Amino acid sequence: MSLKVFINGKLLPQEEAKISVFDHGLLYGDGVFEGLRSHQGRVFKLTEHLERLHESARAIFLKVPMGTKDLKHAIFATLRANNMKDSYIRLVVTRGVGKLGLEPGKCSNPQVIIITDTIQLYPPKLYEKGIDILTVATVRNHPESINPRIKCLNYMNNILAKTEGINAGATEALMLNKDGFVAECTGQNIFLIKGNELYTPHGNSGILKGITRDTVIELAKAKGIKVREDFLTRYDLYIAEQCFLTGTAAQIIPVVKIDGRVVGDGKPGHTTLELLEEYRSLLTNPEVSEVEEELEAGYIRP
Ligand code: PXG
Repeated sequence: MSLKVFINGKLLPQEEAKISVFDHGLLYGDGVFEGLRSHQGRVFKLTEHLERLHESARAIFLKVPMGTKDLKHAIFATLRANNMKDSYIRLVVTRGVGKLGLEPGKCSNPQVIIITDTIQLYPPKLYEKGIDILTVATVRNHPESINPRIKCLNYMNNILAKTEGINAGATEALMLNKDGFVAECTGQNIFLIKGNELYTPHGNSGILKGITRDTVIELAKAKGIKVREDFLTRYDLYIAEQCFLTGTAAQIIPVVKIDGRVVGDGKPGHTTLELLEEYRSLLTNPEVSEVEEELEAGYIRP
């Protein structure tokens, strides 16, 4: 059975789910997106993801043509159409069809696209063994150019870094910001642990403020671990006792080697594994994961 994709209120078989070649999402990477996950039918931090989508859109002068509640119902409708309870959800809003030439004012009908599928960034055994990461030459976008806090459709910065990392034999690439401080990996935030303290780059270090990042910060605080959002150097990483990456797709993945230096004893850290377990059990927790029945009625389904 072919996957159903939501485009502007219609659920279409994936072969028919198409948008125009004149859409500025394609022509210029002009649009925003979100990556979410559902577990046992519950969508993790749905409200937070939609808030970030609206903030990204606001920053690029894009009006999302659907409100939060309608977007929520559309996501659940897509999951239902695909009979999916555990999935990776890609929500995309493009600028819409326009003329050749950048001017967004000449575009009409932003396209709202929802794909529910699966994603596996790393093989499961790497969650037990840990991964190696490497600092690459491509610097994270300057915040006064394209602020990395905007989750926009132009991911060339990240794609270049990822390719450089892979070409050099690393599993994941680490990007520094324009001042040489640690920013993030290509689709994951980074954390380190030293003593009873958890460190992660400051929100204005040139990072996407990840929703998994926020979740891990909350989990750590609840465990009595002191959390510091700071400007970090590669040296801070080299002397860390534990290190891990976070993201909706990656979840929490331990890092055991950074630029050729072994982290701690070369095995995934104890606290890292505890946080991973706690994070996984949160995914189906009704306090943070939404299900459609809990939304009020009143939406006409596509
Ligand atoms: N940094 C960047 C640059 C990201 O794109 C994260 C951090 C983690 O954020 P969350 O909110 O997920 O904890 C991301 C997340 C995909 C895909 O193919 C999306 C991301 C990463 C990797 C793949 O949809 N975005």
